[in-house]
Amino acid sequence: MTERTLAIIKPDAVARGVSGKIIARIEAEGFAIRAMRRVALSKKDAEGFYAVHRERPFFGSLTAFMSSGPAIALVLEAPEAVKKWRQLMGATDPAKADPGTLRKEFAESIERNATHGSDAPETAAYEIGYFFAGMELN
Ligand code: 3AN
Repeated sequence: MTERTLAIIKPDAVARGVSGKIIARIEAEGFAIRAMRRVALSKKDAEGFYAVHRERPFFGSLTAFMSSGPAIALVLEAPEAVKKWRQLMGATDPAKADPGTLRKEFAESIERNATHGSDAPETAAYEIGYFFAGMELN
């Protein structure tokens, strides 16, 4: 069944000028890009997006990083898009990411790890709504 997920090309990858390479991989792997926008998150925006991680020790640093520069938010569509995109991203920690994954190739560290992906279809629905209005997804 076709599914949607939210992807973010994070500020580290945008700053290094590899967002085009990441988008090329997204297309080559067969995702349809249903929406895409450059976003400059404020600290508050990042805190809202990562609210589930509020109690984690890295929350302050993560939200500072995510608001440190422009990012690119995308809605990706494919059969089992959530799982498929997480597989393409690879493990959170690039040191543990499999060869051929985006984080293996582009991530600098566990925090500056190039991409984000929703972790479940319900999370995807919330996260897509955080960035995109229904009209942009037609
Ligand atoms: P994923 O992005 O693989 O779903 P999560 O949801 O556990 O991973 O973490 C959200 C984000 O928080 C990660 N993408 C990463 O930027 C950051 N993060 C996760 N674990 C750590 C950590 N131990 N130290 C610093 N940042 C972390």
